[in-house]
Amino acid sequence: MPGDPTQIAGGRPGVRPGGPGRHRPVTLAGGQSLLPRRRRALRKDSAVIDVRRVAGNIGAEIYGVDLSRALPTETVSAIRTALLAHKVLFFRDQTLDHAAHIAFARNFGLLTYAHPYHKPAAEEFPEILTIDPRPLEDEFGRDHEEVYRRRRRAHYSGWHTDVSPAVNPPAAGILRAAVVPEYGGDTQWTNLAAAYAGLSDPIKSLADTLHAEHRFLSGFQMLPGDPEVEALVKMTESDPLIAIHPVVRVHPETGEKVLFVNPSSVARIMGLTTVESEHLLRLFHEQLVRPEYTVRFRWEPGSVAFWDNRATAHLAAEDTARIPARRTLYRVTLLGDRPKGPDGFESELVSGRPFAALREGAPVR
Ligand SMILES: O=C(O)CCC(=O)C(=O)O
Ligand SMILES: [Fe+2]
Repeated sequence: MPGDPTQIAGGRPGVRPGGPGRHRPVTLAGGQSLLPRRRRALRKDSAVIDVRRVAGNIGAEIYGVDLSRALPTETVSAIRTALLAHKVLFFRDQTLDHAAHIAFARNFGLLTYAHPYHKPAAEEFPEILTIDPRPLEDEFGRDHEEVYRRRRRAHYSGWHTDVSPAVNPPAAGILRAAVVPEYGGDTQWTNLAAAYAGLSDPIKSLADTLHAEHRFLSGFQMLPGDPEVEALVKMTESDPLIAIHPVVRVHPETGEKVLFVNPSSVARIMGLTTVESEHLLRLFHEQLVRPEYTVRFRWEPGSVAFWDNRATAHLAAEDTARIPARRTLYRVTLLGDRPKGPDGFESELVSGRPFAALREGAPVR
């Protein structure tokens, strides 16, 4: 039955119920393939990956690699190069479990614990964060449709860069889909280097000199007195995480300038009046959510998205409350460094602990 959540949840990871994946080669009678010879020649786990851009400023789909296998150095470095160039990479039909997900991520650096405020998916996998509204509902009695309605008061307020209130925000996130609805629940990413490049020169020059305070929930438009909001605020205030970051970050690997404001967590620009700060943040936020800098990803079971959290923001789906189906994804997070601005400013910790690596140096399996 279309829309039946049990039908979707029952699918083997990596296999889309109801038919072949969208990108399977089309084979003509007699075995002749419609794919160009170069693509047909690709073998899984070859050093060559097949990179197909999907939007003008951001995003590429990667084929020809099985992420559940140990990867040759050349493949890892090709993925890293593609990530730096395209900011978010999408893989289809993968078969990662928690251990393989962690092992894949470890090719690219050290991992952090799942999240400063949320429990991991399982005790033996402290790196794995579950993305699913149900655990939050259990914790806070959350009516997530109501939460989304309130968030929409600012159209950009669901956009975020992961955990920017940490003084060393994650370098990257790798999200895999376990159970996804047949329709809806897409995720969008935006390229913050392209957003910076799209500003006029006088505004770029001003932004280059600014620093901003990041703290959890500061960008959300929430109603005071609401029990769920109070529970969230209590949770973050019990162990506040606050950092000052440059508004423009120089990317540590590409050298690009990145508009590093996080619509969900940037509280104010330092040294400005409240009105000046609000107007400038609004300008920056509206800039980074312009559609031309974004890409939108349609999840299938087994899909994986890998984003550079130093150069992107993303928007979690907000239409899932309307969909009578489960949506469960798992994320691992790569340890990041302290951002630096074009003026040499290095991010400052105001409150909380920096992220630390888990299982440093030790292979996961
Ligand atoms: O649920 C989504 O689409 C994205 C979740 C998210 O923000 C994350 O994994 O960091
Ligand atoms: Fe996120």
